[in-house]
Amino acid sequence: MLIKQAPDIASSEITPESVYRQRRQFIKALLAGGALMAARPALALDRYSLGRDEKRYPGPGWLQSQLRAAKVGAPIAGESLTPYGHVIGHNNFYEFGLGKEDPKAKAQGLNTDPWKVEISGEVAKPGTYTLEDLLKPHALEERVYRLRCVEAWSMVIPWIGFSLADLIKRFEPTGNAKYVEFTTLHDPSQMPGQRSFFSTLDWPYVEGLRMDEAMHPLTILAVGVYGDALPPQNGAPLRLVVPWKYGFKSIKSIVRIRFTEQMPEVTWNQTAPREYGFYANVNPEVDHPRWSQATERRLPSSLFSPNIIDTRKFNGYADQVAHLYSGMDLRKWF
Ligand SMILES: Nc1nc2c(c(=O)[nH]1)N[C@H]1C(S)=C(S)[C@@H](COP(=O)(O)O)O[C@H]1N2
Ligand SMILES: [Mo]
Repeated sequence: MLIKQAPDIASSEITPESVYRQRRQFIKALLAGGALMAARPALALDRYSLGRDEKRYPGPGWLQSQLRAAKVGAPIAGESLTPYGHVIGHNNFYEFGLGKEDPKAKAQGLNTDPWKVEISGEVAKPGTYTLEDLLKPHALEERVYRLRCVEAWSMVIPWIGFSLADLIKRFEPTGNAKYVEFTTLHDPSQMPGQRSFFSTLDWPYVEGLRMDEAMHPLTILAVGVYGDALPPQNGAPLRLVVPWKYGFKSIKSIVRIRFTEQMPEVTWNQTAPREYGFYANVNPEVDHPRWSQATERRLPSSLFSPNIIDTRKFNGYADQVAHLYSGMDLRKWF
């Protein structure tokens, strides 16, 4: 309904100025509150249209405003995102079984809040922190990265996280800190793969980076994906993402970050040293002893539409990271 008002009477004359101001404040607050409530329980940024049947992962209350405030990431030119269903439904997380569908089926009960992370080793400020405290000083941002599994399949994933370098600086590594070691939760009561009699891995899962790799701006700790919190199957509540290395370096559900002088003993390298190196940089020129690394299946991929693409050196990030390995024989240090 249109209400006409005499043009010579300002609204401030009809309504006392203070009341009018208060009313505007009130309406503003109402609108802001309304906008928050209108956002459904899930958080995925509006630009993602996710399958209606897909479960969403809003994460703990304390994390939601941080996720919502995450700066939107630049897309990768010429590459489209791997559909949400594949990102959260085709996983490697041996703590929950060896099959690609096991993690989604078996990890939903993982307790991820509260969560503690120990910072130890060669640092001036060691300690154990709740994840909430650990994250407090860090603004989150979205990073769209390729993920190339050593098994020769790949995805393009919109992570939400923050620079590992920013976290490392806070704890002041000593001059002896040459490597960073990461450890996954060890809890057979929650992780059926860790109590399996046939398990091939020594638990807990451990990974590591050289200090300059850990400090590289592409290296992040992720707490979210596709606008929501990380699902358990993707390594909730905190996982590493190193986009130029094979996926197994991107360790999930981290409970300890330790700074060391010696190269850490890492799970896959210890398990099969001829097949998996410490560096594990994506490299189409160095084949796995049992298969070629020259190409990869970009998911979604099927028998009739395999979607095979060429694998790129350092997973397409050579411009940014090749200098870290200058002078190194990448056949020896695979
Ligand atoms: N703790 C732990 N971290 C892990 C793994 C694992 O089995 N356990 N699998 C790795 C492998 S082989 C890959 S390819 C990626 C897969 O990450 P995604 O399931 O989020 O795509 O996680 C890596 N991190
Ligand atoms: Mo992998």
